[in-house]
Parts: sequence; structure tokens; C-alpha cells
Amino acid sequence: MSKTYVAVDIGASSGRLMLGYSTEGKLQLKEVHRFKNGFAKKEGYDCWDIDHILQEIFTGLEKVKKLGFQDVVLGIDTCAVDYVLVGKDGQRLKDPVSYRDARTKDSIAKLTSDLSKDYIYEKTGIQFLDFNTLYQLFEEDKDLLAKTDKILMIPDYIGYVLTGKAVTEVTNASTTQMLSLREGLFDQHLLDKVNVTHDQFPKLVDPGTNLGAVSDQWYEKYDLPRKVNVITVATHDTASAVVGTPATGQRWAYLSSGTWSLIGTELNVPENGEKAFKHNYTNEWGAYGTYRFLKNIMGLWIIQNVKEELDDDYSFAELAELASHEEPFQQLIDVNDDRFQNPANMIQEIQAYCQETNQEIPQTPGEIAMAVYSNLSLYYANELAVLGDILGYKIDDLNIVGGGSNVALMNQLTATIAGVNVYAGPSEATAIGNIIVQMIAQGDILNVYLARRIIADSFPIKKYTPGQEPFAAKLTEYQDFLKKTKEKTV
Ligand code: LFR
Repeated sequence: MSKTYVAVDIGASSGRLMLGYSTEGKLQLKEVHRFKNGFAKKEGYDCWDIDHILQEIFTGLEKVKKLGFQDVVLGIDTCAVDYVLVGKDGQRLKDPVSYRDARTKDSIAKLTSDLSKDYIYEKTGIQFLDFNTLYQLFEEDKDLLAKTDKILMIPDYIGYVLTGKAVTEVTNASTTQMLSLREGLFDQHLLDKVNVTHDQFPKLVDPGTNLGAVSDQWYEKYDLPRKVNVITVATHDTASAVVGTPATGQRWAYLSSGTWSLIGTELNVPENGEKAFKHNYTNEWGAYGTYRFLKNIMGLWIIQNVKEELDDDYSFAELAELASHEEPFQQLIDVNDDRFQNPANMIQEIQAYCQETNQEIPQTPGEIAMAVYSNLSLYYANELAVLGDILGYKIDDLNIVGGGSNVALMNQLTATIAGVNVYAGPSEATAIGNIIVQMIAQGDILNVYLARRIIADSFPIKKYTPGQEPFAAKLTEYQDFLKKTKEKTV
């Protein structure tokens, strides 16, 4: 048996600790602790409750010890872009604001009024999302920034609290939209623009860097395994998910399907030419010198909200089952419209959208779920076409990983509409990728290519084929619809 690894994976709606190890060449995964995560209003802003997250991590580690594991390696990943400001005394200056907060709604336009979008994209190759760290820092309290000793991305902050060591891990740092693609450093112009300095960011490190042991002070408060060694993994959850994607062949794309849907491919050389800029594709840094060339799509966030608004009367599986009795593609919806980012009520927002666009209004839970699944599939198919166009070849295979890979209905719709083979699974790709980077760092696995073969052998992966009649006409109709609605809003 290999060493025992712990993936701390904090998503937008839940966090968990997963144990991982390999026996007889297969990777085994076991959930030890799961907790709810989310943001709540604090002093007028939607903030993450970071103390709660830390508390739950310690609770999870206590469970690891109770299971009999005394010597573990641990890696942390979370969603991207959000940060913690730390003062000279090592204390947090305030709770981190969530990227879903509205404070940066108009910030792209404000910041780019005298620093062009072309400059920023040429420098960073990162997509324009109003919640990127760049715009968040632009809106940050200037007095607090002046008092800030360290700006730490959330997983780096958790690592800092656990071990006392501060680093800036690159996969997550690239999502700030402040790292220079070519120079591999924060860009001075962009730093100046948001009143921060190079030395406020601790040293940039690659995934696989050893951070060290959990500090003694935590042993006074918690009953932790005797040895917990923290490794800086691909700390951006999407970067971990891509490491955990068991893709083979040449012309593959991935869809990391969770709260967000991240669709794209892995490149060895960044692509920040005109077409990529026009379509707002990103070159987030991946593990082992790769680039995650992808696009953010609103994703299961929509269905998560719908589920909550239905008072959690239905599980995700039940919603998908209800949806499967409805006709697909009854409405065309731009699921990536900003209005779905944080609406007061998701169901009403979907219904209002359909009403405004003179379409049938979905009413029942099944109709609403089908409208969401159909349109997510359409959006995926549309982006696969765009991706193929930018890269100059047709994508043959789509690997869907993450929780969304369990939604058979959506996998099949996507294969059908996009005319690609869909390989669904593993649903735990993020935790797996987190653990793989630890295993490679510890010498338990040689490299990521072998790791992907091991993943493919260890977890069930289901294939969906397009069938005889891909709904090509539906995709064209959807593309026309998107074009028209986007023209209207420009
Ligand atoms: C997915 C994800 C995306 C990022 C978004 C915000 O969980 O990390 O990659 O764009 O959340 O951080």
C-alpha cells in the first residue's frame, strides 16, 4: 500500500476531506468528512466563513486519526480568485469576500478605461470575468491594502494557517489575471493599477511543493494524526480536476462539471491570439507546465439554486429523473447570461427570461430541470465548436468529470448535440487530481501520464455516443439565438 493522502477539497457549496491511497496499482478513495460551505452577508458583502472552513478541516483531520491513520500527507484545493488579506502580525484583516459578491459588477469597464483589454489579455491570456482578483483588488479598501503584509489566495491562506508557511501557488495565482504569461511573474502595470506590490504576494511556487508539517499549536487544540505533512497541490480546484481527468488520445476536451462548468482542453503552449480573445477563452496555468485553455459556463449552480428553492424536496437524481420525462430543447436560454450569476430567485429568473424572449415558461420541477439541462448541453456543444474553431481541429472526445458526470441525461444530450463521444467520470476528479499531485511529489507515481492511466483503471467511466442523428439543426438554431441575444445586450 502507498502512503495515505488526504485531499481537502473546498467547493462553493460543500467541502470535504477525502482519503486516498493505492493498493495493487489501483487508486482508492474514501470520504471521511463532508460539510456545507457557502457565503453569507457580512458588513454588506457576501463573504466566505473561513473560520468555519478551518474548523471543519480540523474536525475532518480528527476523524482521519480516529480511523487509525497517524501519518498522512495533505493537499488543499478550493475555487479560484478569492483571497485573504493578512496583516504584519499574521492575522487576517477581514473575511474574504466571495467572487459572487456584486462589488465588481462594473469593474472591468472601470479598470479598462485607461488600461486596454488587449494589453491585459496579451499579458495574461486570462478571460475577462468581473470577479477576477484583479477587479476585486481594484475595489478593495485602500487603507486595508496599505496595511496588508500578505495577499494570500484562499488555499494558500489555509496552508499558511496550518503550517505557518506562506506561498503563492501558480495554478490559482494565474486566475488573478495578474500573472504575466511570458515572464511568469506578476505584471508590474497590473499590480500598480490595483495598488499592490510584488512583495505582498509570497513566493510563486509550482504544484508539488512541500509546505511542511502542521504547526504544534494546532495539536494543543485538536486531536490530530501524529504527522500531517502539507503539500501545495494544484490548489485551484479546476486545475486539480484536469489532472484527475483520465483522457487519452489527441483531440480531447474536458468538462469539469460542478458548480461551474469548465470546458476546454490542456495545452502545452498558451493560445492568446485574436480568436481566443474574441471568444474570451482563458489560459489558466495547469500543473506540470500546462495551460488550461477553457471557458467558464454557469454550470450546475443553476440547478443547485433551483433545488434549494424547491425546499430541497428533490435530490439531484430525482430532479434529473423528473426532467427525463420532459421533452428536451423546449426553450433556448443563454445559461451564461450574467443574470444567472447570483439572482434573488433562480426559478423566477429562468421564467422571466423565457417570458421576455417569448418562449414557453417552464413550470413544474421536471420542466425547469429539463430546460436547464437542455440548455447547458447546448452551451457545451456550442463551446466545443468554438474551441475546435480556435484550435483548428474538431474535438472528438469529451471527458466529463465532477459531480455533473453523474447526470446521465445531460451526458447523452451533450453527446447527441455536439456529435462527440462523451466519457463520463470520475465524479471525484478534483480530489483525485489533488491526491495525484501529492503522490507524484512523494514518488508514489512517476508522472501525470501514468497517473491518468491509473485513474482510468481505478474508477468507472461510462461512454455515451452521439447516435445516428445528432441534433445539428438544434445547435445551429441555438447558435443563432445566442448571437442575436448577445448583439442585443452589447
Ligand atoms: C470552479 C472554479 C472556476 C472558477 C470559479 C470561481 O470551482 O474554481 O474554475 O472560475 O470556480 O473561483
